[in-house]
Amino acid sequence: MATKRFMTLPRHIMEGEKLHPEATGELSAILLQLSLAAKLISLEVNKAGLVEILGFTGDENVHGEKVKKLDIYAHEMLIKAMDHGGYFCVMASEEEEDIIHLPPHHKIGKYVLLFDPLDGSSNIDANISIGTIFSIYKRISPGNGPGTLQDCLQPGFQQVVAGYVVYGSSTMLVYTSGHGHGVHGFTLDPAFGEFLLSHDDIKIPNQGRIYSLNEGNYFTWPLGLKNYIKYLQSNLFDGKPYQARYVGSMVADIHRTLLYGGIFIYPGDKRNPKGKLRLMYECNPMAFIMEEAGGRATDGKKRILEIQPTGLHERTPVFIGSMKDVLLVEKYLREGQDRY
Ligand code: AHM
Ligand code: MG
Repeated sequence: MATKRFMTLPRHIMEGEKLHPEATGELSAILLQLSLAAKLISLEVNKAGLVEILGFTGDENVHGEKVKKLDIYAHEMLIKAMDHGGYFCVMASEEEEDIIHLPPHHKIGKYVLLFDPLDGSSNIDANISIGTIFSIYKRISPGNGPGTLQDCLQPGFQQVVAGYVVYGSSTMLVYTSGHGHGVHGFTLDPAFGEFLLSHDDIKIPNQGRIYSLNEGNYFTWPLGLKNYIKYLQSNLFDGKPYQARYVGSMVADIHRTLLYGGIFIYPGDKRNPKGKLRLMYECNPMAFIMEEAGGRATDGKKRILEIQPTGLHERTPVFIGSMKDVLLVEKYLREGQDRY
């Protein structure tokens, strides 16, 4: 690629496309359209403290949780931005129980879009980073008609693109198309509204000093996990104690893990053996990104990307981050033999 200075997202995508003469340009168009939705959501998130949009709507989402207006805004914005390009045959959102069909008068395409419109939204009132997560697959159902639930329930290794947008001290879009193409991060310049390449070909360190999980749940953890955390707390990394960092907003915690190394964990526990985080909207896209960056993502026993999903909103425990750290927690979990 030519010089990275002033490398906007559109230019980066176009230059990447030139390397693949077989590319139809559809994925590039999808990414650009997603980045437009991200800019609009970012604007709204930045306004959150100023306008009356804050506060519960009183509705509950399919998981029985209170929904804030910004979640709905982000959900609707993504659908509006993505449903008319003729790229998708079906979509699904963490905020909607069933698959989302394209409006009848729109062209139907060969891709499938899954997204969590605004993850970590319980943090909005405290001005803490939140994010959008997206995941794209190719349709597997035959024909050119509307897509089906089966198109959405593909194992994560079938993803063709995955990414997230973090609305933090600045807004960043990070994505990968897998297969050695690398993980790339773009920072939104608010002055002229363009994403600029700021983190080219991100690689996660092989081992890190930071562990990230909700220690409030300690007494319900599996024994192996308790022992692993005890090991970290009583040992040094590079001569210094390990550090605990937990935002409680997955996109922010994963973003830090990707850049600095270490491990992010949302385990299954006594109360919730499958944990909290959703396979299709949260764990699969993050696992696709993490593996592409040289890291590892498992449910404690097997690769997240190899889990055959059975439901749109299913949850999975997740251990994700630097290769060595994830391998080590897996060893502790094996030794703990599913005991509590
Ligand atoms: P959400 O999809 O309802 O926003 O919940 C997901 C969030 C993640 O961003 C975060 O990692 C996790 O919930 C934190 O959960 P907890 O408060 O149990 O630690
Ligand atoms: Mg979420």
